[in-house]
Amino acid sequence: MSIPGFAVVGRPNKGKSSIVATLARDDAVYIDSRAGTTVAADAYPMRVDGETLYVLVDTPGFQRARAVLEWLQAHCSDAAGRPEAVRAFVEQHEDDERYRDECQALRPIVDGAGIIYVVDGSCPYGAEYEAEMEILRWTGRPSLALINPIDSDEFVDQWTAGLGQFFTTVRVFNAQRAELTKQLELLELFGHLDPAWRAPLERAVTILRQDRLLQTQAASNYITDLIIEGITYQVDQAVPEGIPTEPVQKLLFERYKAHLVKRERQCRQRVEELYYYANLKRSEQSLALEEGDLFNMEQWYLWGLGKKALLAVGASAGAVVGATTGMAVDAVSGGLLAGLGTLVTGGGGAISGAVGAWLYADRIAQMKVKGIPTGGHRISCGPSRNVNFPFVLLGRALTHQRQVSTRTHADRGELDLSQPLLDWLGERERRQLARIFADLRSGKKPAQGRAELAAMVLEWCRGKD
Ligand SMILES: Nc1nc2c(ncn2[C@@H]2O[C@H](COP(=O)(O)OP(=O)(O)OP(=O)(O)O)[C@@H](O)[C@H]2O)c(=O)[nH]1
Ligand SMILES: [Mg+2]
Repeated sequence: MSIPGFAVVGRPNKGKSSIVATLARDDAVYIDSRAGTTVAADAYPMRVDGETLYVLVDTPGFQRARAVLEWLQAHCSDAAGRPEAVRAFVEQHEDDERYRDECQALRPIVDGAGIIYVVDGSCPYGAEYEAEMEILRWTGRPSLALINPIDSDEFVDQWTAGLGQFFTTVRVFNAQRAELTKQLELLELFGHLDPAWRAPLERAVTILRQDRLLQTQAASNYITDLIIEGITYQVDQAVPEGIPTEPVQKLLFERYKAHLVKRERQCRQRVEELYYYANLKRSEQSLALEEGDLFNMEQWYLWGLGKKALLAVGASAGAVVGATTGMAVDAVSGGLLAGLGTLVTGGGGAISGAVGAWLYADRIAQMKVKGIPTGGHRISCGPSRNVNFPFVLLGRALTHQRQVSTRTHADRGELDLSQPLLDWLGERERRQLARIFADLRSGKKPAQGRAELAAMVLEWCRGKD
């Protein structure tokens, strides 16, 4: 079975490389705002599990199409000879500097690739594009045209009419934002254009759909594991008799914190890898900035668990604890809620910096100092009994997963993680989560708690898929 290949061609700076990056899921494809970035044809295979489903060929933009068309017209007398004429042109001009870009773009096509012709829907249609479209028609290869609305869709109608004269299939396709369904639709279209590719492209669509399910499943497992660890993680340390415990407590809290921060970063990396992002480097900076803030409650507020959400989370957790164990909300969570109340009303009540973090340390990660029979103490830090903490972790993880799973590999901007957390969560789900977290915290039915949490996280990770 031959592997379908598509050459992505058009004028410079129309988003050809962006389309290649999106369709090949490859964030290593070079994209730049300057025209003439791509100077040689480059093949990018779309692989899943080591199997190449199809190949995208990125090409330089056409610069001298009119001259090429004149040559072709002078060297071909009838329509049947046109594909051969194009081949002859490429073969005779491959070393000719003047036609380097045209030869680079046409070579994969004369060698059997299909054509994806790209134009920019924010620039007007013009007859000057017709020479290159005519050349592409001469190749006789299956083709479709994509209108990429780079800055706007102002001229999409014009383009649709103009392109329709040269291509049977014309679609609007936003290189940076095309959803998976839109990408799969292109593959299906190509399957209809060339009978030889129908089977491999149907197979590609099936595999890519399955792959998306697996990605979602794996991402939700990573996130579930992280939340459970956030709820149950503990570090401890024996301290010999006579040694002051306070420095060790501080040290343990640092260790506790560092571990969970690392686990959160690890979870994000794994999720990014799942969705084939190897170069989300620019986002790392923004991740690094907030990493230290995971334990700074003031930041939780800034990070989107707003006053209402924080209090509502606390209150429903309290209600659940009260209802399921028959206990009243204990003094610590009462104090915590009161503390958060003043914290989030801002200004005077806000606690910041190291002192604040330390003050709250023991409310985030329960500190215990116990005597041990051989003398000295065992100091433990964690597990967290802060009812908001798992909500913050979950909100952050889901925001990240959503951003990663819905972006394309052409989008080189930073991940925008500064969004309200869990603001879409309904009251029923909030209570359900609070109950699951309370059970996990108390060690009750851990397997059932995990399964319930995993099912909810999976549903959220799935989103619109
Ligand atoms: N906003 C937006 N920008 C886009 C889109 N597609 C491409 N761009 C931007 O347009 C510029 C050119 O994109 P490329 O993909 O490098 O274009 P190209 O056609 O490969 O350009 P050359 O290789 O120079 O011929 C880059 O700055 C892209 O980020 C899009 O769908 N939306
Ligand atoms: Mg390019």
